[in-house]
Amino acid sequence: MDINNILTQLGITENNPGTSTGTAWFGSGSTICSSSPVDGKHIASVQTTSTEEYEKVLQTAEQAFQFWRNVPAPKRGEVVRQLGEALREKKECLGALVSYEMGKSLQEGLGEVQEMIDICDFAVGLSRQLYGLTMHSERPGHRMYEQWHPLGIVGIISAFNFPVAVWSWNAALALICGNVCLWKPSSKTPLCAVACQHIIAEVLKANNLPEGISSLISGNPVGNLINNDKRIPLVSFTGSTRIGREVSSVVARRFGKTILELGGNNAIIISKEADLDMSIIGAVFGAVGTAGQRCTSTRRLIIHEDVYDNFKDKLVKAYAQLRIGNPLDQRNHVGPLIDTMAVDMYLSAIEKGKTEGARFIVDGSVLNGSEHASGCYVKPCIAEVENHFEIVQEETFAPILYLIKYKTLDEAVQLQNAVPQGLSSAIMTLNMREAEQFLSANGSDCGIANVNIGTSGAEIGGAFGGEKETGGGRESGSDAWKAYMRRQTNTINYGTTLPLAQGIKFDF
Ligand code: UN1
Repeated sequence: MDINNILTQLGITENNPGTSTGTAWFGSGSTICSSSPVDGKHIASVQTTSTEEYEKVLQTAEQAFQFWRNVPAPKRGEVVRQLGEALREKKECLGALVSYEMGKSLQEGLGEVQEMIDICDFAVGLSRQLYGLTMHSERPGHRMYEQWHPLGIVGIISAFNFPVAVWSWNAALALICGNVCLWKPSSKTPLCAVACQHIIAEVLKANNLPEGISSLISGNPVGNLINNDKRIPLVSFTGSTRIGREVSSVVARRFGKTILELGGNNAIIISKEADLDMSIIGAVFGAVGTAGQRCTSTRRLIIHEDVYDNFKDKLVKAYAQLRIGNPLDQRNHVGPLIDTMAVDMYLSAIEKGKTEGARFIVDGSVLNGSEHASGCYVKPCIAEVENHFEIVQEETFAPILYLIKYKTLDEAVQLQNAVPQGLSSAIMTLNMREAEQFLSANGSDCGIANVNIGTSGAEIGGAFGGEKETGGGRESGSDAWKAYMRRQTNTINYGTTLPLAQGIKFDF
């Protein structure tokens, strides 16, 4: 793989402006240097957005909204269709950049771009289906219905672990709904964002659309301006529960809306009636895929006591076969963590686990040697724990898998739910009663509950998000689009009198 060729194809130079309203690019703030966790090498730098530039972007976006909200939704869909086409053309190089800048395997980098293409396709169809209901009025000669109108500027604050897809889940829907988008990407993956902005800017330009329909700003200080900015009616935030709590309260204080996609602490219940060979694939991919840095990563396995030892052996054998190294080499299963700070958090989680009584059956460690010179490669590890341990209750963004034993399904479900987070969950069982109980109102309390697949790798067609400390937001499929619009109830009187609702008499 020739990274320089990839960067050129994506419009990335040595020093990139990190602010854009479309074709206009600027950036005079401090510089973010992006280096790859794959080999530790400097890739390129991005100049952050100054406060004045932020103001300019906001004004351009506000003007663009006046125009874009009047473009018919199916025509907006046509623009998003072209974005999907442009992403198809760039899939290989954008997927490779994701892999190199973020560190996930090339397969997963390509998968992430595929999710972008999929959401564009979904949004195109949706652009003709922004349906409102009609209701029967209690008054004669009256008609009631509801309409969905765009909100305005949608602020998208995304995380490093899905450096391109999270933007697209939000942007594709927000755009067909008639909003304009303002994106503040993670400062750990700024180049992926610059690449996406180039791709969408070309599409918008080819359609002679005004500046400001899709804007990019860079740097955490200006990112924080979004939360307090009354001109941004919706903030979609993906990141930690700690920061999400802050975003949520700041935006709520000004009565703005939020979509929050925060931490997960996802478990798979392995029943004694599970297909164990199939379960191993779901569990191992869930735990080590993206080096355990998905919010849907499998962090806990709740295993029936009758199959516990057998499953544990299978896990240990599978972990022994994992190849850890350059994620662009397709023979490797596990790439690096995002940076050495993440490595420190992995190490301190292991230490904390040990002090609480965790028994490691596969030990963790930091890898060194020439192939692992960036210092970001860690060994996926497995520990036997109790669910109530503090470390088990927390989300550590690293490949640490916790094993917990259960006797009855009620107990397993109770354990699965007994964490502060509520994103994704799964049960492996061939027993229909168990599966249905898990999916019932007495079952999993998560936004996502699966049977015989793992916790990660959700498709875009369903609504994505979770409960409790995961924040309650929903993105992507189903009717998640409604969060990007405002509902208006309309009552029309086509009669010759003005009867009041509830039969109230008011004569004079
Ligand atoms: C995330 O980790 O922020 O379900 C999102 C999955 C992916 C999305 C993960 N489709 O694993």
